[in-house]
Amino acid sequence: MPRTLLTLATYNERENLRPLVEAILGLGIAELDILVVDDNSPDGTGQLADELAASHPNIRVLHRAGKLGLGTAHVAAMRHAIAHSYDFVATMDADFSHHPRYLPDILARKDDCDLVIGSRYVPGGGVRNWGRLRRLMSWGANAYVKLLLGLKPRDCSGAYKCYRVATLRRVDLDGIVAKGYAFQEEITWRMQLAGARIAEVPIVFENRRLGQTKMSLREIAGLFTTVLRLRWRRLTGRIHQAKGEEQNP
Ligand SMILES: Nc1nc2c(ncn2[C@@H]2O[C@H](COP(=O)(O)OP(=O)(O)OP(=O)(O)O)[C@@H](O)[C@H]2O)c(=O)[nH]1
Ligand SMILES: [Mg+2]
Repeated sequence: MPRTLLTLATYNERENLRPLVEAILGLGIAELDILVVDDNSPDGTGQLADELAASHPNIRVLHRAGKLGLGTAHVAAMRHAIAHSYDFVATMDADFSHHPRYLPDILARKDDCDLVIGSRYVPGGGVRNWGRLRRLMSWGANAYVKLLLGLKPRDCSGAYKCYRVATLRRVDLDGIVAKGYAFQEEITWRMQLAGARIAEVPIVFENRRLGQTKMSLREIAGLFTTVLRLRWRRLTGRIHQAKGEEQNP
């Protein structure tokens, strides 16, 4: 039976982590381990994760020294999945914006795909409690990466995903440019270049109710510059199409 590593990157998610982990475990999904990647959260999320790991055999915790960025947290989880021979690695935000109720639908598609995206922008998906500015920013980010990088999925910026580890092995994780939120667009693009079969499953994204956002102007600027750098590297031949693309033109 294939094994899946579900990653929760956390920075100050103390109020959300326990109910989230309990909701995930309550789904009773077989062969699912949870990896919490905590960046030494000042609110003690890391200690709470250790307590949860002590009472549940299928929870692991990766402690990092400080806030190193969401992108590098997901890369660390991918390396862990590769090193420990998982078949799939899934990621979701740890603030209930990505509700666990969609996890079974996402995992149900993994066997015939290399990347499953929990998508706000396919029929049945959406966002709840977002203001106009946030909607516009998300729309603009997607339009920008589609234009510059030729990304095909409708939702390229979300972090609710499930990756096939065998396909990730063909992706140059060492060469990933984005440290922060732009990682989502970059990894989706690199999976597309690797010839990944990509499916989108509808999710409704809800605003967090507890804790503070880590989204910042710096993250937005990071997307802008990362995409330009990736485009340049591709144009100058420094990022190649992986073998998979030749098989699935
Ligand atoms: N380990 C780690 N996790 C992070 C870092 N930055 C953000 N996160 C986590 O990544 C997820 C997404 O961050 P959020 O602050 O919710 O960002 P957002 O969903 O764009 O913004 P909200 O509207 O507040 O939900 C959450 O689980 C955060 O705790 C980081 O530098 N390191
Ligand atoms: Mg969030």
